[in-house]
Amino acid sequence: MTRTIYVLNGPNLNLLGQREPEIYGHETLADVEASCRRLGAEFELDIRFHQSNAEHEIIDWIHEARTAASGIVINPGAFTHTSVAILDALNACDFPVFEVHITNVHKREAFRHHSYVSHRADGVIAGFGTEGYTMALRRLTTLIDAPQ
Ligand code: CA2
Repeated sequence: MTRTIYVLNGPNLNLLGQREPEIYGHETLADVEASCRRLGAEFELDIRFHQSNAEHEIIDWIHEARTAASGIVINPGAFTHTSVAILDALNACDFPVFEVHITNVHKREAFRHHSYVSHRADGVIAGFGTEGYTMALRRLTTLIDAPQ
């Protein structure tokens, strides 16, 4: 089984650490990537880290992951609440999918309470800040290393 994991980030997450630190914290997306790569090195994971503001690019990476990866960690940003297309792409994946939100979306506006991606996700982490990404990677490692 491959140890390649796709870590996918949706719209506006490139602004992390630059705007609204009271909501999203001070870490940049580059910091998040560095944490994921650090953990990846520790657990011998091949991390493919991407961010896009375009829905189709995220869908294309999910399609790529179908044959290249053993899992996906995805923070779909606002597409969480709107995108049946991302849900459909994730439904075509046969490996674990973990949904991560930096904030606790359930404590926020009502329109953030529904997630299309949660219809497919094997686990959801929300409100643990950027640490949620490495938490999801640890869980994926456990699943990859579990006796088949
Ligand atoms: O809590 C999360 O991780 C979210 O996925 C973040 C999305 C939001 O639409 C979801 O409801 C919850 C927004 C990402 C935008 O990130 C920014 C970061 C800094 C400044 C502005 C936006």
